[in-house]
Amino acid sequence: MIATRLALILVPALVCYAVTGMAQTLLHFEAEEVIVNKEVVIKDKMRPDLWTYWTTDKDADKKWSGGVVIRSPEIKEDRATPEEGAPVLHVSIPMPESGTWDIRATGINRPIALSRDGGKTWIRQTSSLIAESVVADGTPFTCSFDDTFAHDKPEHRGATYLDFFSIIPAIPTVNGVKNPDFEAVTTTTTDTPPTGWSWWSRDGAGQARPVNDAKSGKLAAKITYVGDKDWAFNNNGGITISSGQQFTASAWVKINNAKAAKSITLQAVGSKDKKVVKHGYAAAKASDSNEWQLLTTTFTTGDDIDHLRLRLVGSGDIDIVTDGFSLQPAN
Ligand SMILES: [Ca+2]
Ligand SMILES: [Ca+2]
Repeated sequence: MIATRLALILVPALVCYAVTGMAQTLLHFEAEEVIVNKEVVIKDKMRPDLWTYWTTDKDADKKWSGGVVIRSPEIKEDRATPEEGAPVLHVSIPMPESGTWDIRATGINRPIALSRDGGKTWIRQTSSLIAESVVADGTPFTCSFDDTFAHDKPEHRGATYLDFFSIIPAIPTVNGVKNPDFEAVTTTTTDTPPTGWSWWSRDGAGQARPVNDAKSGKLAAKITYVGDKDWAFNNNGGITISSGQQFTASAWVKINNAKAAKSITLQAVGSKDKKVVKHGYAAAKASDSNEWQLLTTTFTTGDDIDHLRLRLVGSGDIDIVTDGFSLQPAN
C-alpha cells in the first residue's frame, strides 16, 4: 500500500534534465526518482524503521531541490548491522552512453553508509562525492545507502539526507593529481581556483586563479598573495600507495615577484588512515629566478603512509604562475 501511494507521488517527479553549456554537462536526478525499493520509504512520517519522503520540512522549497528530500531515521549511535534502523536503500541512476563522470549525492549533511558492491562492504560517507571517474556505457550506476553510522559528535547526531544526485564530467586526473595541467575547465566562473584545486592561507588573503600564461597548453594557475603569512595551493586529488613505491613529484613555477622565493615549495603530502603524517613527505624548493623552473623530487614511500597528494606552499608576498604538476611512479 505504501508502495502504491509512493508510486503515484513519485511518477510526476520523474524528470531529468541536461544542461549543455560551456564545457559543462549536468545531469540531475531527484533522490526519490532513482530509489529502486520505494517500499522502504514512507511519505511525511518519521519512523525508526523506514526512510521518509519528506515534503513538509520548514522552508522545504528553499532547503531542498524540488522541495522534497529523502530523510533517514535519527541515528543516535552506530548500528551493529545495516538491517537495524531503516532497511538498506538501493538506487539506480541512469548514466550517459559514454564519457567519464563524477557522481555527487547532495544532502549528505551527516554520515551515511554507502555500499558500491550491493551491501557487502560499507564506507562511512561524509561528503557529496560518492563516485569518481566512472566510465559510462549507458549502464545505470547502482549503489546502496543505509542509516548505519552516527555522527562522531553526539551533539550533532540526527537524521541524514539524500536530496539529489548529479552526474558531472570527471576532472581529468593523472596518478591522483586532478587537473594537473590546468587545461580542464568545468565552470564558467573565473573568480574561483582552477578546477580540482583549492586555495588556503593562514590569514584568508590571496588567491589562485586560472591564467592564460602557461608553460604548456593554454592555461596555468596564477597565485597572488600579499601578507606575511603562509599559504598553500592544494590539489584536491590524491593517490593510494603502498610501501616501497618510488615517485617523482614535479611542478613548473615562474616567479614574477616574491619576497621569499625560496619559501616556495612543492610538497607531496603523506597521509595514513586519512590523517596527515607529514606535509613535506617529499619536497622541492624553488630558486630565486624569474624564469620558468621545474621543482622536482624523487622519493620512496615507507609504510608510515598510504596516501599522497601534491600541493605548492610558501609564505609572504607572492606573484607566481604555476603549471604542469606531476606525480609519476618510477616502478
Ligand atoms: Ca539500516
Ligand atoms: Ca597548462
